[in-house]
Amino acid sequence: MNALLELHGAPTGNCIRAAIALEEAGLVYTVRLVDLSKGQQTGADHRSLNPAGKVPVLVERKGDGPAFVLTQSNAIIFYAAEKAPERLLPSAAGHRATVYERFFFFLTDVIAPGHSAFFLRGQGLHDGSARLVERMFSSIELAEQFVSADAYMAGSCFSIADIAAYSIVSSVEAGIPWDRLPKLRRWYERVGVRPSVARGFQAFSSR
Ligand SMILES: N[C@@H](CCC(=O)N[C@@H](CS)C(=O)NCC(=O)O)C(=O)O
Repeated sequence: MNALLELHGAPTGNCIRAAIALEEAGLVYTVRLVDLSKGQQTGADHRSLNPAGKVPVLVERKGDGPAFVLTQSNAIIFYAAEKAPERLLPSAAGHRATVYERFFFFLTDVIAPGHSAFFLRGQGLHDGSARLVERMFSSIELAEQFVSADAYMAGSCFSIADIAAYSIVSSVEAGIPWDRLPKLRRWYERVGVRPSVARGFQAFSSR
């Protein structure tokens, strides 16, 4: 029996990353828009899927049995990658480890300080926020080395590392010193024209 996938979310970085992974894995899914401005993420319907009241949430339904639910964007990315062997995550141990290295570099050294800076800014802690933003941009500059010999972040093939990288780089594009980062710029253009990436970006906007 075919599984039906639903991606519940909104046009935010975490949701877009999950949508790009589903698109790149070639999976068919339905988008369920959660209107954050109306607080739908904290309503009873959404909390029955994710008690934390956050998006994205992936729901997989198979027949009459209980639905399988994932409530973390990165778990959704890995689940999509596992469903499409070799497309987003290579099986060879060494290559896979490099994909993990770059994927977690972007999560911990770029996305995490970026999200923390956003949170501090909301608290009025502008100094702390500015320092984290600086840290995020220095890490982005380090990524020039990853794409200096290869087309993608972790080698010659697109992977989940590119999904993590592209989603955050595109959100801070205007602040990146592109003149100093010619290889990163070429990588950014190469990934930006992928139809699956474009569809992932649009997943929550066209509804
Ligand atoms: N660690 C979670 C974070 C989820 C998260 O913070 N989602 C945000 C949108 S990107 C959210 O639901 N915000 C609404 C709220 O907190 O009310 C993940 O990666 O999925």
